[in-house]
Amino acid sequence: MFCYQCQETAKNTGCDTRGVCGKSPEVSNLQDLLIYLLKGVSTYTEMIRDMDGEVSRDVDVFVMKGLFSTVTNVNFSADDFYDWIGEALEIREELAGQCQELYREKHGEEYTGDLPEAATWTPDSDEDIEEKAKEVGVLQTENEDVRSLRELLIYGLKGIAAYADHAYILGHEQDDIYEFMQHGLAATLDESLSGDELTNLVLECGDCAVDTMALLDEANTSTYGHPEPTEVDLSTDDRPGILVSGHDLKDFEELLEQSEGEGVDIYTHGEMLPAQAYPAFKKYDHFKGNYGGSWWKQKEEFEKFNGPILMTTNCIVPPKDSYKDRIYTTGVAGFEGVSHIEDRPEGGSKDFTPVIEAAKKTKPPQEIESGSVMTGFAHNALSERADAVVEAIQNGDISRFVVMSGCDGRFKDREYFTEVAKELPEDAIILTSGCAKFRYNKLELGDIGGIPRVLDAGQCNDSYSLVVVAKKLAEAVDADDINDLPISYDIAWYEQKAVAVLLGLLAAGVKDIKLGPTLPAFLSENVTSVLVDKFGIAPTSGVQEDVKELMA
Ligand code: FS2
Ligand code: SF4
Repeated sequence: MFCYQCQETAKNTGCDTRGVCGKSPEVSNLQDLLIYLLKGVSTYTEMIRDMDGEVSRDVDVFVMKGLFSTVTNVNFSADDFYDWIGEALEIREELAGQCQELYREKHGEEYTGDLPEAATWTPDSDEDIEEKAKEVGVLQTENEDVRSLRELLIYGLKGIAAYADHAYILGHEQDDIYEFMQHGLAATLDESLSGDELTNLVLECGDCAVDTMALLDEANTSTYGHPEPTEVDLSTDDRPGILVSGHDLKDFEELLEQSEGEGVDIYTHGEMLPAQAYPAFKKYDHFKGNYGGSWWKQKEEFEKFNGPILMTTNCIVPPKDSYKDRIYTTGVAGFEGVSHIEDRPEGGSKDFTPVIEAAKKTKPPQEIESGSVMTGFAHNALSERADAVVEAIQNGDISRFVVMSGCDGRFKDREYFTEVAKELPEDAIILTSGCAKFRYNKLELGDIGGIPRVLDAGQCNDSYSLVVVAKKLAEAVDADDINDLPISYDIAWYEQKAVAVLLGLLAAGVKDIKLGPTLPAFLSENVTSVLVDKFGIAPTSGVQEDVKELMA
């Protein structure tokens, strides 16, 4: 195995014996093979579209879910990957047939041109799959810079796929997003592409990331209403509870509906905290507060929660035996030996009965905190306060906004983000989204004229809100360039959704982003230089000097 797609990769170089995340070599290789076959699938969908043929929506969705399943901490199940590899081979075969048919119609003969191996390799047995899976990983691309650009593109696509999947589940889709995912995948097989062409694709990926986050924002807000500033209770009640983690709001809604009147309470965890701010969920009396912090603390927190935990997406940490039987995965999330809630039938709902029935037999959660946190400051809520914000900027009460969105992680060097939050002067406001916020959202940082100093826009995808806010602010203060605004960026990354968000910020024209706690291992020296020269990206460094620069 070789994997270097996340920030916690071994020695900031690459995991080559077992993932720091817990991913086994077998699963890592199978994920590589699935991505390889998705590239083959995409080769055909590109050819079909070039010949004005139609690609079925099922193929679009399969490619999207396949990409999503390989994001860090989503799925650890070899069985699931064998199933998806089988499906990818079948889909690829059908597409190859469709391609030939179209070609014959157009040219009156069979297509006999070159095809990449990813479009033709076919296994005879599981052993063939196992062997091939060892060969087709990241290191197959020998040139370090080409590899870096290809992987940067693929990780951006993985992030896009995750967000597009949430939107799709809510009935919101966009053809050009599906097409770009496949275009990008196929492009990574194209040996003729120059470095500049690959770099342009990476930047296009950023545009696509912004479009996808906008689509998801539309899906979420048109279905559940605009998030409202909400004070979220951190204490627990005396009834059994179900803890919901991950990002999928549809799962959350269906679980709330099905558990009403069943004598159990629902709590949010990690990236599900922002669900607390949606008007549609507030009508449920059994919807309680938030339990615990970000994903990496789950071993202790899940133990103490006592009730079932529903993982709707990442980030799963390999569970301890003491609570493994209380974990349920759903959607593309999976872990061997853990119960899985099956997909909803067409037009129907998922059936969360097993989770609800299991909850009834458990003890209430052990309280681990008290007090509250605020969330729900997405673009609509901030627009409603735009006059007050602009006034506070103009009269000098607010000197700067510091965007500290992104991910949290388990390593100690992430205390940097807590320290920066503490060190920022009292006239600075932190704009956040994603699970990065758990590093500072429980600090007593006060407010500026009633505007809290930590404004949480929501999940990592709600970073989109911050782009909207920056654009609206530019209009309000008549700034020509987004970089002329009193906004600085200090971004924490961990997995590939953060890569998509980062590329989205670059596409939106944001310059001088600080990125930490380390720069991605998959950026080669030359690719890093391009990002530094073109966009002024810099790694986070000392707290004091960074705060100085952020405030400059
Ligand atoms: Fe946090 Fe994990 Fe949101 Fe990431 S819960 S690092 O997947 O997507 O952010
Ligand atoms: Fe290592 Fe991260 Fe890959 Fe897991 S996802 S194997 S921790 S690089």
